[in-house]
Amino acid sequence: MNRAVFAVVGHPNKGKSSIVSTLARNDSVKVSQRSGTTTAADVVRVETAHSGYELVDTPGFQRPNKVLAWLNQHSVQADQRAKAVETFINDVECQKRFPDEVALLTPLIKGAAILYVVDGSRPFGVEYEAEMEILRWTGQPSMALINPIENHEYVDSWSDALAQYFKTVRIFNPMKADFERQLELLQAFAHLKPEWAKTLRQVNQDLINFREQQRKNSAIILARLLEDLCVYQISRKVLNKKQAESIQPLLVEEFSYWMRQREQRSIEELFAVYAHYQTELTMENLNMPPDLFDCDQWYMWGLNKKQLATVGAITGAAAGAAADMAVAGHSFMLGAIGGGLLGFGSAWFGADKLVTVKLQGLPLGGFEAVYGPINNKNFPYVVIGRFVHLHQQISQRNHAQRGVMQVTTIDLQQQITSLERSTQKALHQSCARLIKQKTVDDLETLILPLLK
Ligand SMILES: Nc1nc2c(ncn2[C@@H]2O[C@H](COP(=O)(O)OP(=O)(O)O)[C@@H](O)[C@H]2O)c(=O)[nH]1
Ligand SMILES: [Mg+2]
Repeated sequence: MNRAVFAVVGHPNKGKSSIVSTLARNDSVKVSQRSGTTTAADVVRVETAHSGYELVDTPGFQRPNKVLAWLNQHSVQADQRAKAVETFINDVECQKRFPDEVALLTPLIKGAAILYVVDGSRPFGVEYEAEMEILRWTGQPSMALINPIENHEYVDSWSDALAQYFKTVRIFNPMKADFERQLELLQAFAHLKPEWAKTLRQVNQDLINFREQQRKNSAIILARLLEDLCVYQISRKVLNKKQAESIQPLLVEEFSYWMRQREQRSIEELFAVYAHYQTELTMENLNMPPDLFDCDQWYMWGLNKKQLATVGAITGAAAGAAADMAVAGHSFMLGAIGGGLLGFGSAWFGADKLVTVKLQGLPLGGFEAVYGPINNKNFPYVVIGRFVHLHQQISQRNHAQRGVMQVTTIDLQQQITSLERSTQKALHQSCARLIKQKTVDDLETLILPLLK
């Protein structure tokens, strides 16, 4: 059988499940503060486009000394040892007395390679020797992984101890190891069993391609979001201006609700692209200014006044337009959409610069109150900035990480100026077009370089 299978074994609470989750690049693997979350061996199939392999998450050793004593009683010769382990896992009495050890040794007897995990921030002790000895008895190819959970204090002494039992000893932190390090580990796996090398090389290549595809899919999600948010408007038929004034707060509410929901949906799509499904990653827990329309925060996500003013020069727009562009992201504008600061009369009849509001006479009498679209030139940048930022966080987040995502701000301007000059120009022109409700061809390709 050519399927590569790795059983992740060790003491409870050393990060075994975390390693499985990070390598599988999926956060559905159970990780817990409590010991013994994994009670039976869980097989996680890592399927890639043209290949795949299996990781077996195991419960962890509970009574290694007793198990080793049992094995010693049932075998004396080196060539009998794997057989003794097999007898152990099939023994009904052992299955009752040592369920965890039976569960973790079974995949090894079936041919899985061993990934033995220890914590580099806790001292080595002789109690681990029984575990390593038992693993050696299985005769399977093996590798030791030192997970420096809190610090690196005992990494060196662990390295010396592990070298006595394992040919390969590596440091691997499932919380911090970036994509490159994960690939490196996978390459090291390929050396464990020669007959798995080809499959695992293919997995490696598939993962690289898949990551690029994730980036492209994210760009598509952002492009559709930008288009939708920049054109959205709502309207209602009304009899007269008085009625228009009375329904205005409702329109504002409905408009902003839809816009926020639309952004939220794209973020959910983005997280799904990266296989992050944990509920802790909801919008409320993102710690980013939760409101798309909190204009005081706009400079954090979009461009600031000075940066906006230079956009005209880059795109070749008339100099006079620069002053107009500078009117952006001031809380004064919030009134139009938050329903707060401006008297709605002036907001309704066009004094604002954030949202277009119109009251159109209808041919058969009466009026149509129109709210939207947003006409503020900073708006597309704000949408891009928020999304680019979340993409940066989520694409680098290891699947073992279960806490609330820490969100800091980004400098969109800096990201834009790091692009090629022609790309920058095209991007600014596209933002200008979007805010004028004009279509942009191939928007996703244009914004792709911002999703690094
Ligand atoms: N800070 C930190 N926590 C870790 C690391 N590895 C595991 N943990 C935490 O340690 C606990 C046990 O991890 P888990 O993967 O369930 O260990 P297992 O019992 O060996 O499967 C969980 O709360 C993890 O979040 C690490 O490298 N750094
Ligand atoms: Mg576990």
